[in-house]
Amino acid sequence: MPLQPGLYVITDRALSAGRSHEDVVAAALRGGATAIQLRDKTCGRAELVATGRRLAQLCRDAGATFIVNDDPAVAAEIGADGVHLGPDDPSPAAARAILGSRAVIGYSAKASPELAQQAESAGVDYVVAGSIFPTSTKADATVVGLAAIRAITAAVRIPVAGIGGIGSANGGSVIEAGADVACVISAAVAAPDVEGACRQMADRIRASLAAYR
Ligand code: TZP
Ligand code: MG
Repeated sequence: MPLQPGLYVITDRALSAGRSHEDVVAAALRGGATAIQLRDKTCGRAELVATGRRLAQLCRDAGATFIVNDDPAVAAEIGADGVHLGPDDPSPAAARAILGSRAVIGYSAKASPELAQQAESAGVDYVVAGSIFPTSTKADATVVGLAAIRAITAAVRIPVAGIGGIGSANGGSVIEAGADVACVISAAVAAPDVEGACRQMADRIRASLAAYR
């Protein structure tokens, strides 16, 4: 499933209040998430693959895109739609060689139009700008503001996503600045009502996409 505009929910075990990735993702999909990323830097490879296979099925059933963070070989083993990469991960070319021409490959461009252009030239399918707003989810994140979305959308033709500190109150502003996709961790997975929180965010993002695209 190619990446669709909308709400992109990323897992985080520590923020999920004891709920499984499966429970959180199923609720996010019911709430209207259009993409899910399995991001778990705490568990071993075997557990990651087993969990990922279950999440991949949930996403197929919901018509959502399923992406695995960091590792194209794990993404291939799971049968995910694609992989999300950063500068410390295998290159986009290496990921493409493993996952094939139809895979969705994402890349973290932070606030750099140059990095985004390099990623686009390397065959990446979408880039992520951020951290757009302050966040306590990623300790080393630098806040780059909505200007990063404007600069990166001006530099590339591929879809741009915003990440960092995004929730229902500011998700629309990310779309208004030019992004097609809003990525969220804590506003989705830490919510007492994951489905309700995602529905509110997905509805607002959809309304902004209708107004600004
Ligand atoms: N990359 C930049 S900010 C961030 C990542 C993974 C964390 C986003 O988490 P939240 O809870 O949506 O602010
Ligand atoms: Mg990474």
